[in-house]
Amino acid sequence: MISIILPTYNEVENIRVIVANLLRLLEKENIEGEIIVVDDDSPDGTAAIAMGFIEKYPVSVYVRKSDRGLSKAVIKGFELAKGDVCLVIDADLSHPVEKIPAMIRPILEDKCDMTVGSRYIEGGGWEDFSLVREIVSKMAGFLAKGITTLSDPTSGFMAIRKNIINEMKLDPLGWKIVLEVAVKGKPRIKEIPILFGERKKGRSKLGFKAQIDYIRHLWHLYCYSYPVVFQFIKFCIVGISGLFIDTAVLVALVEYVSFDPRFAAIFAFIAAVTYNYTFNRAWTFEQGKRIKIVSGYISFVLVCIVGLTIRIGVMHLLIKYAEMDKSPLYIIASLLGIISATIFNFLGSRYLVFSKLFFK
Ligand SMILES: Nc1nc2c(ncn2[C@@H]2O[C@H](COP(=O)(O)OP(=O)(O)O)[C@@H](O)[C@H]2O)c(=O)[nH]1
Ligand SMILES: [Mg+2]
Repeated sequence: MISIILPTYNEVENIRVIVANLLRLLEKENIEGEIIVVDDDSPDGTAAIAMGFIEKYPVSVYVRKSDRGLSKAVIKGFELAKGDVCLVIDADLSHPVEKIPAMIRPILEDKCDMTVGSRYIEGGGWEDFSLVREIVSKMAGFLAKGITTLSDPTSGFMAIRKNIINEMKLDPLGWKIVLEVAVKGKPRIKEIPILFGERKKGRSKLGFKAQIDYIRHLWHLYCYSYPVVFQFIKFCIVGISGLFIDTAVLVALVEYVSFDPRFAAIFAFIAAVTYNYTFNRAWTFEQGKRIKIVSGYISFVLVCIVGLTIRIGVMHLLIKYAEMDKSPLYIIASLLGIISATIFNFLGSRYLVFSKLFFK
C-alpha cells in the first residue's frame, strides 16, 4: 500500500482539486493507497474541506494545532502512514500527480529506497519561467552540494520506503524534508524528472523565515556529515570570541583597577577559559550538556594550561633553533604556537574533557 502525505496550510482553493486528482490517479493506475492530509489548523478552513472526503474515500485528515511547520507536518504524516511506501506531494498542484507511478515503481521493484522529483535532470524543468524562484532554488541546491549529490535537494516531491523512515531520528527543523532524509538515512536514491508548475491559487509560504530555517538546517546537516571538521570550526569560533573576553577583562582590570598587566592576565585567562568552557559545553560538542559541570571544567582548565605551555614551548623552539627572534618572525613563531595549542586544546577537549569520562 502507498501512503500519500499531503501537507497543507491555507490551501482552501487547491485542496479539493488535488485530493480529487490523487483519487482519480489511484483508481486509474489501480494503486492501493491512502491519502493523509496533515493540516496545520489553517485559518481558511482547508481541513474542513478535506474532511468532506473521509467517509467515501481512503482519505484521513490530521489537524496539528500548534507549532506550525512543513517538516513537522510531513513527519507526522510518516508516523500516521500505514503503507510500505510514503509519498509526499505539495497540495498546490505544483507537482505532476501523473508522475506518481514513476515515483513509486523503482522503490517497489527494489531498484532504490527513495525517489525525488527533480527539475534539474534531463526531462525536468519549470513550466512557467520565474527567474527569481529559479535563482533561489539553484542557490539553495548549490549550498547543499557538500552533503548531497541530489540535483534538486529542495524539491518537495518524494517517495520513500517506510522502514527507512522508521529507523531514523528526523529533525523537524528544516523546510523541506528531502535533504534531511537523504543525508541522515543514506537511502539509495533515484531522481525522477518532473515539470514543476507555479501555483495558480493561494500564496507560497516560502517566506524569509523559511529561508533562514533552510540555512540553519544546512548548518546542522553539514555538522552531522562532517562532525570533526565542524566541531573544530565551532571550537575556533568560540576560541576567537574568547580572545575578546580575555582582552576586555585585561583592559578593564588594568585601566579601572590599576592591576599590573601580568597579574591582570591571570584573571583574563580564567575569564576566557570559563567562557570557552561554557560555550563549548553548550554548543561545540553535541554531548557537552551531559558532562558533569565541575569535573569537566577542571579538566578543561588543565587542558588549556597544557595548551598554553605548548604555545610557549613551540615559540621557544622556533626562536632558539630557527632563529625566529627578530620582528616580524617572532610573531609568526607565536602564531605557530597558537595553532599548535589550538589543535592540542581541541583534541584534548574532544577526546578527554567532552568524552564519556565525565558524563553525569
Ligand atoms: N502542514 C503544513 N503545510 C505547509 C506549511 N507550509 C507549507 N505547507 C504546504 O507545503 C506545500 C508547499 O508549500 P508552498 O507554500 O507551496 O512552498 P513553495 O512551493 O516552496 O513555495 C503546500 O502544500 C503547502 O500548503 C506548514 O507550515 N504546515
Ligand atoms: Mg508551492
